[in-house]
Amino acid sequence: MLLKGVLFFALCALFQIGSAAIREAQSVRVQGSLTCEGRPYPGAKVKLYDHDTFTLDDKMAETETDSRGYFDISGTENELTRLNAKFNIYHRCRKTVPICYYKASFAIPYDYVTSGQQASKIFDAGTIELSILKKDRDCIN
Ligand SMILES: [Ca+2]
Repeated sequence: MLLKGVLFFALCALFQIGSAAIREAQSVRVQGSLTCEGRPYPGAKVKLYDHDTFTLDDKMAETETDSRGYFDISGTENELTRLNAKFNIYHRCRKTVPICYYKASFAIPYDYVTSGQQASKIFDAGTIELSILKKDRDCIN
């Protein structure tokens, strides 16, 4: 039992060393615009994440929508496997009490994760109408 534990620990350590050496820089870039009941929605927070299965998701970048409701966000992360990229939007579209936010999360297709420090493809999220999204409340972001 103890031997198994030691062996497991040694394997984990080896994996850590190995992965640090061959972790590849990967990048993603997303553009889109937000509307609330058809009108441009400025000031929404947009965050780009790499979703990790066993640890907390890594935040790669953060931005806000401009006066036209437009956002352009990109980030880079070193990872052994392909990035599990997603972006979250935090907004108050149709929120009567201006406490906390509504959060919506969108997966970014694997095809848009490219190697290197700069994304060679742009994922076009199009125009996202916030009022029709599922409303998950979020107070700590
Ligand atoms: Ca990660």
